[in-house]
Amino acid sequence: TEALFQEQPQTGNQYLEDTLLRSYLKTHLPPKVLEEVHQDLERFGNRLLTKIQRLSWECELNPPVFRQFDAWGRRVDRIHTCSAWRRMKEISAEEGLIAEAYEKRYSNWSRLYQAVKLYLFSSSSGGFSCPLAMTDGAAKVIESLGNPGSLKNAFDRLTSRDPEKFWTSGQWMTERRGGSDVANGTETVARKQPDGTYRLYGFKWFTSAADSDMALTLARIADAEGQCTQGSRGLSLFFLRVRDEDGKLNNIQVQRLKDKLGTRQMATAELWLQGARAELISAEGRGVAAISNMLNITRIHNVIGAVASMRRMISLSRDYACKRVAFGKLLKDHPLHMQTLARMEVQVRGAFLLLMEIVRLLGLAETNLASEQEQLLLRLLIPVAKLYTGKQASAVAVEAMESFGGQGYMEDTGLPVILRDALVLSIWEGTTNILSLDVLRSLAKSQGQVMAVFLSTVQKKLELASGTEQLSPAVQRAREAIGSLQQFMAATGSERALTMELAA
Ligand code: MFK
Ligand code: FAD
Repeated sequence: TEALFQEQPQTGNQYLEDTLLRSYLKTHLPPKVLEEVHQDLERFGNRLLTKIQRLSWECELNPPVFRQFDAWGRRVDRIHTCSAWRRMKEISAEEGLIAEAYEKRYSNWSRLYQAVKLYLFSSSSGGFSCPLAMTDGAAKVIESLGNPGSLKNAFDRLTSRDPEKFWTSGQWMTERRGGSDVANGTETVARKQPDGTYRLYGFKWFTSAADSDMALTLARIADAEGQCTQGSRGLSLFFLRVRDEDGKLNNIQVQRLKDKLGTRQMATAELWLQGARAELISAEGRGVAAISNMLNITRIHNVIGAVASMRRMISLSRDYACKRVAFGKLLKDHPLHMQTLARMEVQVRGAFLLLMEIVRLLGLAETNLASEQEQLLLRLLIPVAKLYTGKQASAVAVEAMESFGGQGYMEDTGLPVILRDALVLSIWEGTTNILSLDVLRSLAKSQGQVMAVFLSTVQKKLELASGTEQLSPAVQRAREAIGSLQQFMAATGSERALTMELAA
């Protein structure tokens, strides 16, 4: 009978149900902006619930298929994606998921608003948040290069709201010899052509969203003798179209699609560049510095993905706790179970607020409203947040899976997809230790200033929080931690000394 079936966990409108998100927006956004944004997010939340979530599941069930040859034996290298995946691209344009950040309709709040839409979209995107991350990163690189005329068409398309025009971008950095050590691992060579363009020759080992329209990639420019400068100073940044108007690949061969643990909805390919036509877009030898603008954006998207997957898992766990009975009462009435859920809830709330702080700072920086201190803080917080939330998301996804008992392990509940997809968050876009080194880079480059800014910012926040009776023990512990850091800094002479000590 009906009574024998367990009701499945589900969520409603993810915007309306997210009380922390709503209270954050209410506290921070100017009233006029809040009013417009609230209406749009409520509508978007309904669209996600009633239409987009279903497409997301379709993407999972119909992963991309690679056909190397046509029926007559011709090499075609076609990557077939499902209709739901292609629909995601249209929806991304219609919803302005990239455009919003570049139109700046709400000045410094536009970036935060875009991040909130991406956060809501992420767990229902069927993996499409991956191409969106790189698309945003590519638009940011072009913008930071001063929107050169030759890239106007690309920029307009990356930031378009018109599904017919909208492009997505790839980010081809990793080669077989190095994904972390890009500076020494990159073997791709760029040969200059008489018309000033370049042809690229090499092998890109991981290229996600391989169905994208364009890509940014690194290569070494060969001199007249065919020699290249090694190391970081030999790398330059290039723009290329992946296919021409007829869909023919730009002198690129697809070796195969990666057989991945997760993110299976999205094609990650191994590509041979066999004279791909490309345009040099950075100063020669400044490729890594130029692509860093992309990395910092895609790393923020990684944080969005991490927070979103934790939010989704925990929201489902909470709903399940109201529906599942064990030992004669609902799970929600078992204090031990609720303690487990509460611990996860604390994790996601902290991560969410860190994300909001980062996108708030990014919005200020992009509208020239950020102080020098705020810019330094942003530079520091991006790698910290990426490395921390990437690890957190994996741990929370595993814990949340257990909260559904055996059902959490069943493929057709959709829960294992969230776990699989969360596990990549600490690997791509820089592994945890590589990001730790990036934190040191930011310390060293600012001569320790970022640490001073960080400490004084935390100090101010703690002073504000100390007024709240309930938070006292946590505030006390944080105070002590800050105190001992400050003592250490005093003992070693200065922030600069600390930086040198850490770097050594
Ligand atoms: C849901 C989310 C979806 C996300 C989609 C993802 C799809 C998958 C995409 C990928 O995985 S793409 C590949 C990602 N790859 C990485 O993240 C590479 C990891 N390795 C690093 O990050 C290394 O630290 C790095 C390659 C950057 C080291 O390069 P170098 O050349 O050995 O470093 P160096 O010499 O310290 O830096 C060169 C310049 O870049 C310096 O500028 P200056 O020359 O002006 O001093 C650095 O300051 C600058 N730089 C490096 N990292 C920076 C940066 N600037 C700002 N921010 C940073 N993070
Ligand atoms: P390695 O660099 O060989 O690292 C191996 C281990 O050594 C890691 O644990 C690392 O932390 C550690 N390590 C390396 N150097 C140091 C050091 N100096 N100190 C301490 N530890 C160190 N790349 C792209 O360019 N574009 C893409 O679209 C893309 N898509 C991807 C999709 C998926 C699903 C995956 C899994 C990866 C993708 N990547 C992509 C590649 C990804 O960015 C790299 O795998 C990642 O940066 C690590 O590089 P690697 O695999 O060469 O590992």
